[in-house]
Formats: sequence, C-alpha cells, structure tokens
Amino acid sequence: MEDFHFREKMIHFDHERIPERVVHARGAGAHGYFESYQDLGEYTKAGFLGEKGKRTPVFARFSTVAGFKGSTDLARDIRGFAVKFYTEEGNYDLVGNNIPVFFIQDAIKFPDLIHAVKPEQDNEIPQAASAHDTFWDFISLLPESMHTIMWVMSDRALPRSISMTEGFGVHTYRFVNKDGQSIFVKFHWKPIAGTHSVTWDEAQKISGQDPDFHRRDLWNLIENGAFPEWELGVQLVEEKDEHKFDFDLLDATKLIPEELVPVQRIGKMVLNQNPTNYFAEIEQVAFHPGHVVPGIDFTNDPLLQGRLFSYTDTQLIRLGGPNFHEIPINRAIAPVHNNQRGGFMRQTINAGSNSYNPNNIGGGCPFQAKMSEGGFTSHHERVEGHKVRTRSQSFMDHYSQAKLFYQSQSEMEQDHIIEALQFELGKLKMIEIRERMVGILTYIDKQLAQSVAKGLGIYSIKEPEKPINHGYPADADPADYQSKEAKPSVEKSEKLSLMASPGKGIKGRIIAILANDGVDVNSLNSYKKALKDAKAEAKVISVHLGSITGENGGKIMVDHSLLTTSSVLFDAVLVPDGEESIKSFKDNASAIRFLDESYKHLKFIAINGAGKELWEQTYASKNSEPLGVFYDQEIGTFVDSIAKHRIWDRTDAKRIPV
Ligand code: HDE
Repeated sequence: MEDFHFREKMIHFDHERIPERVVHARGAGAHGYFESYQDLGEYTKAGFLGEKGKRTPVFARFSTVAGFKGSTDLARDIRGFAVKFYTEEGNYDLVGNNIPVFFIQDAIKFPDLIHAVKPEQDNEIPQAASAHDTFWDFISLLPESMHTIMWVMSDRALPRSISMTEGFGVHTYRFVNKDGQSIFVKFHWKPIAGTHSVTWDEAQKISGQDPDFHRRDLWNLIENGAFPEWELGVQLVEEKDEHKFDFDLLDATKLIPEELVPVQRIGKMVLNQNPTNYFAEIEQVAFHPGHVVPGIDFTNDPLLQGRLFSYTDTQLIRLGGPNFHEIPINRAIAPVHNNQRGGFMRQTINAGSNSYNPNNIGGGCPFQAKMSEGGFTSHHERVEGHKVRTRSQSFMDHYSQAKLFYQSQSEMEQDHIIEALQFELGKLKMIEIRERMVGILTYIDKQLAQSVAKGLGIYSIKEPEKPINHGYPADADPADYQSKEAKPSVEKSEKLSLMASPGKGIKGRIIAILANDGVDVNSLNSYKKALKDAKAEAKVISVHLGSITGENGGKIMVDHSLLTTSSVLFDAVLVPDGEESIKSFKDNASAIRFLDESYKHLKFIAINGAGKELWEQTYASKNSEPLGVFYDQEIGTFVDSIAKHRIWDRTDAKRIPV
C-alpha cells in the first residue's frame, strides 16, 4: 500500500466515469465560428448579432436522444442540435433539435416520455429504439405527440450526415432591442449541404457496419476541410400578432409554416475544428436554454419554463457541483465577476475579503449591472390569470399540424412513414396498443391509417377510445378537446419535405471505387481528382488491402477491402475500366452484392468499359432500363447526379433481394 504510484494510478482509473446524460447521452461535437450577416439591432441588442461580419466562436454538440452513450448513431430518433456561442457578453446556448416540434406540451410529462422510450425497466431492452411497448403505450394515450411522431417516423429521423440536418430552437423565444421592445422569434439552422437522409434498411445495416457513422462523418468532414456549414434563420412575429395564428405560439407541438412567416437568414455557422479530447469537451460541455445574453429572452412556453430548471439540475449531478461553468469548455470568454464562492472543484481564486453586495470594502464591486450598463434585465411583461394546473384551450388541437406534415411529404416520403409505423408497431407485443395507434392515425389521414393497418393485419379499425384525462381542465370531457376536425392553416408547407432543400454540390459525399490489379489508373485518378475538387471523398475498395497496380503500371493505395466495408457506408459507386480488375471481381459475391445493394438504396452507379461485365452479374442489371446507372459517361454527369443524393423514381429497386 505504500506504492503511491500504484495507488494514485488505480484510484484515478477507478473514478474515470461520470454519469452519462439522462437523455442525449450519445453525441459528437466540434468547434467553429458564427458570422453575422447584418446588424440586427432593430430587433435585438445581442452584440453577436449586432454587426455585419462579426465572428463569434462556437462549440456545437449533436446527439441522439434515447440511446445510451455507446449506442448506434443511426437509431430512429430525434437529433439534438446544441450550439454554445462564446459571445463577448457571456455564453449563449441555443439548445435545439433537428425536429421543430416536441412530443409534449408541458414539462411535467418529460420524465414519463423518457421512461417510456428508454429500454424497459425490467430487462433493459431495447437499446436506442422506440419500437417497443412502453413507448407506444404512452404515445397512443398522448394525442399531443402526434405531430412529432409524424416527424420521427419520417426520414428526418435518419440523417445521412449531421451536416445535412436542419436545426430548430423549437420554442418561441424573444428578441429584445435596446429600447426594451420585444419581438417573438423562432430559430432555424439551415444546412448548406441540404437535407438528406438514408433509408431504414440502410440505417439498420449501418448500425452494424459502423455504429459511429455520424460521429466519424463529422470528424472526417472537418479533417478533410469540407467544413459543415449552416445558416441561422429566424421567423419573427410582432407581439401584436401573437394571437393571429390558429395555434398557440407557446405550444411546442406546433411550428409556424414558412408560408405564414418566412425564415430570414441572419448568419452562418462553420464548424472547422475537431475537439482535442472527447471527455473534456463533448462529455463535459453543459448546455442550458437559460444561458442567454442581453437581447434574447424567454416566453411562457410551459415546456421551455420546465427546461430552465432541468438543465442546471442535471449538471449538478453529472459534473459534480455548482462550478461546472469553470470547466474549460464551459467557460465564458467574457470576464465573470460575482459573489459566488466555494463549492466542489472551485477553480477561481477570488482575492479580497468581501463576497457580498452591497459593500463598501470592495468599492461596491461586483454588482448587478443595469440594462444601461450592458447587464441582463428580464423583459418586462404584464401577466394576469388564475394559478391552476391546466392547459389552455388553445393547446388542444393535436392533429392539424400532424396532417399538415403528412400532406406536405412527397409520395416516397409518405411511403417511408407508413413503413416506419408498420415496423415500429409491428414490434409490439401487445396488440391493443397497435389497435389504439391505428385508431389515432385515422385522425391524421385515413389512407395512412389503412395502409399501416394492412401491414399489421388489422382489418377493422376502431375509433380511438376516450383519451385519458391528463392535462385537461378537471371538469372537461377530453374528447371535446381533440379538435380532430381542425384543419391546418395551410394545405401544404413545401419546406416540410426533405426534398425541398437539396443544397448545392457534393461536398462531404463518399464515393466507392471498386478496383483491383489491372485497373485503368488514368481513368481512376481523373475520377478521384474530380471528386476531390468537389470536396467529396473517393475510397478505393479492393479484394485485398495494401496497394493495387494499374494495367500500365502505377500503384494505387487501397482504402478498404470488401471484407472491411459495405455499400451502405457510401453515397455512390464507380466501377472503372480494366479487364484484369473486372475479372477478379466477377465471381466475387461481395462485389456483386455491393452493386446490387447500392442499386436497392437508390444510389448512382457509374460503370466504365469492362466494368459492364461485372455489372451484368448483378440482379439489378436484369431490369430492362436501370435508372441512374451510367455507362462510360462524362465524369461531370456522375458528379452532378450525386448532388441529387438518390434516384427517387427508381421504383424497381425494391425488387432487389439483398
Ligand atoms: Fe432537453 N434535456 N429537455 N430538450 N435537451 C437535456 O440536459 C429536458 C427538450 C436538448 O448536447 C438534459 O445536459 C426537459 C426540447 C438537447 O449536451 C436534461 C425537457 C429540446 C440536449 C434535459 C426537454 C431539447 C438536451 C440531459 C422538457 C429541443 C443535449 C443532459 C421540458 C428544443 C444537450 C443535459 C447536449 C439535454 C431536460 C425537452 C434539446 C435532462 C425537462 C424540447 C439538444 O436537462
């Protein structure tokens, strides 16, 4: 025991773990900057938005919600989208999600929601999945969740890359200008790379092939200089217009369709630096919707109000005390002066004798700065009403925006929602939960309900029974509050479809090149160059690792063997010319499967010269006119096509038996 080298090493090791986040445990993050496009002083006095071209350092963390820290990135789930702005006036945290609405309206239901979606309490199964009884039992009794459920069942829940997902502040916040005037604001992050997803079949396979898929992608994009970028957008609503909408601005299950209030782009975020240490940065970063700067304030959204409590509370247990703001990743760049003292892990060495206010000993310092001195002063608001636990009548329309979302999807996206519901509900043990859910779906869309029912073998759909009376006025019949006839304010909202924001170019896409000894090196290299110029990555896949030799000499390094990778990890495939190279692949089941699976997942495929002989081995080639398969085409055509992400009208893809 006198061996202190041993003791100290072992003691530190024994204490390496801290509790993972209760939600959003699985995450990845990066540093970067935010650049303001204009002076937004008319609406907000926030300094970081007050000058065109002003740059503010940021740290962003992206996460899944339900899975544990070691779970797969490709779970069907909401993605957390949290950004910490290190402004000159202190830290501002925009703690959002990639889906603009939330399951519940009132924060008190949050522990129920999370208990329901997390692995079941008896056997802790299933991991990072909502397809189980407790989740759908809860959801089927909570009609207010239907709008978010539509989003989560859509491809929004399966992003191709973090850099290809939108972000939303979800709640309505306030901007406040220097004259104390306030305007409501909803925040949006719009990815420059467009919004793109993978299919459920791919998601499940990626979860096996590379559970770190999103984390790796984010890391590689930054290492390769293909920096992820988003524009920050705002929807602004004047206070006088608060009640102009047929939904409540304070209801987090509702969004403002862009047709009603357009999104104005006010700046850009670029993530250009990977973290140095995962634990010190991604694990220890502490976000909080209550970390605001002068010029940004809250509303009475009851979900937001609950969050304002929860985030400090959770840091106390996770990071071990009240000094978590002194951990390097959480430190403000603005100097901090207050009378807080002591507590576990205090870092600051405060000098002098006094730690109170008012004081004379310290010359009156530190003191709470007034608004005129740049201090934060809460927005003045007159409120009146009764103090009761109830929900406003204006929160009771649970279906109109679920309908709007479904109606705004392309046919293919609607099909994916149907398949997702068939999968999720199909995994349930209790048939009555399935029936209850299908009943509720009729309130969103009858055709949707019927299609889901068909897959579940439900032949007669029952109207939902009276919902349970939670959150409604005590004397109310909840059935009166279902507003199932409510119609959305607009028939269709274009931007709710992933197809509406394709983005530009192919930055960050990964293209597989199937090549072996004897490949046409010149052609391969010109593809590689064209892809690199477009900031995409080309990866050479062969039957072995090491290097391969071209038909006229020249060596090419191999990135993966067919054993160590899979088509689901790529966006498109190229088969270059070269008799010998193709010969070696022709009998290789993995190579044939690679092409078939790429075809099934609607990816673009370029075949050159002898590559046709390999293609002819595939099941896909038996289709009369395979769409999106190019023979001996210009490189440019292939590159431009990849920007479309997938060939959505390749309807025969479903027939491929892989
Ligand atoms: Fe969170 N949420 N949340 N949440 N949330 C947490 O805080 C909570 C909600 C969101 O990368 C926790 O530090 C309550 C909506 C993100 O570190 C916890 C309610 C939105 C992250 C917490 C909500 C979010 C969290 C767990 C209902 C989108 C990850 C660990 C009232 C606008 C941040 C932590 C990161 C994390 C509570 C609902 C976004 C427990 C009580 C709505 C992105 O405090």
